Amino acid sequence: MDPLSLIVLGALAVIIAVILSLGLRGPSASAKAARQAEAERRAAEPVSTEPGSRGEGAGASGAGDDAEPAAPSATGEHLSERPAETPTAPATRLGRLRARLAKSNSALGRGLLALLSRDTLDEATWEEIEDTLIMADLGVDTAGELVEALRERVRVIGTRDPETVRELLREELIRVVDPSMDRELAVAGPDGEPAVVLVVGVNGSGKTTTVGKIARVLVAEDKDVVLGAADTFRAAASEQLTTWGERVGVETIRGPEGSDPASVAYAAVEAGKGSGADVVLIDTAGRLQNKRGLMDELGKVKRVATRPLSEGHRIDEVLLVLDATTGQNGMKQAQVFAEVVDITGIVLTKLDGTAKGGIVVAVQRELGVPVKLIGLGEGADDLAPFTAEGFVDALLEG
Ligand SMILES: Nc1nc2c(ncn2[C@@H]2O[C@H](COP(=O)(O)OP(=O)(O)O)[C@@H](O)[C@H]2O)c(=O)[nH]1
Ligand SMILES: [Mg+2]
Repeated sequence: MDPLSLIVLGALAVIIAVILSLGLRGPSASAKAARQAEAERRAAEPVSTEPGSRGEGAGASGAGDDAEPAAPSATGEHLSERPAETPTAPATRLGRLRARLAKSNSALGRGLLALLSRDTLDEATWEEIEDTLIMADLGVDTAGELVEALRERVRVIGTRDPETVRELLREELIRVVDPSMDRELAVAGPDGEPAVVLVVGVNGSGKTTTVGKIARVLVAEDKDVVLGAADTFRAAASEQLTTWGERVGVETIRGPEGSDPASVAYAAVEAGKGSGADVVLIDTAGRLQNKRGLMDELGKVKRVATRPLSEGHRIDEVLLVLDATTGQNGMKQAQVFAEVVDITGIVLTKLDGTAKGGIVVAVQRELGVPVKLIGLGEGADDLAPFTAEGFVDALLEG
């Protein structure tokens, strides 16, 4: 058979296969797929994140600091008629994420292992190892400590066997990441009340995306979730959150653009309590115009949000979302937030976009708060619980 007839035959086979598969899926399946694709496209749409795009003083409803929250002006969107997506089972998700993490951080792991397998581990090589760790954003002190400890152990054991040295490096890395920290999300409220999780961080760090991803994880665990769109700064922000909610069939409480974030948070908690939800996730705006303004806004959200709940039930979890690619800059922002509000956990996003996994250690040490979750992509299931062992193994797998 000549090449031309082969090509024609091949093309025919492909066309037949496509027709067959369309026929098998039927119209409803393809409609659902189209809706899903559209939802995905909308959720992935980049949003403008420049701070201060609203004139100061706009949204005056937030002015009175401890004013009673306005009657819930928020509008819940009930979308139960719409088919919601089912999140990937956690096991599958973790496997995929581990592979991605290993890939993104391979530079660090490979670099360290290559240095450690050199014929001579002289002064210069140890310095290179230390530099590699510093370049991975581990922090100068931590890098120094780690190299000191590793050097001592290699000397005592007196072995240069690559497997042994690799295991020593693994143990020392796990030690600095600190496996003893409690990384459970506080998503169990007291009897009959939802747990309230407040998500804070600068614009563009990935707060809204993270709230959406956490909602999916919770829904997959059979929890009832309500979202609060307390980033009322731009209408697009609540749109974006609502889209995430729709995808997993979760209600989003929102207010008009420029309305008081605290009253939206209040309305979300009230709705969550009313419907017997397990968790209320509150997304916030991250304007860093000045520390005072941020403190006032987040402080008020914190105080007002829990008013529908029983006496003494405070916000259960305050998650600081930090973009791992911002390095030292991100660390400074983290410090400002930590001064303004009591952070109980860190979500490190965009670890897929950097080989500098050491930031995990640096930020934990700086704030004294555990990294609880890591973001590894823009996809809906690209969020993983953080464990010291899992993270270090991913670093060294590359
Ligand atoms: N690569 C990557 N992108 C992310 C991750 N998390 C969020 N993003 C993207 O970062 C951008 C800002 O996210 P968004 O949630 O709107 O940030 P917010 O302003 O803090 O609410 C969006 O384009 C997200 O898709 C992540 O873990 N990896
Ligand atoms: Mg946002």
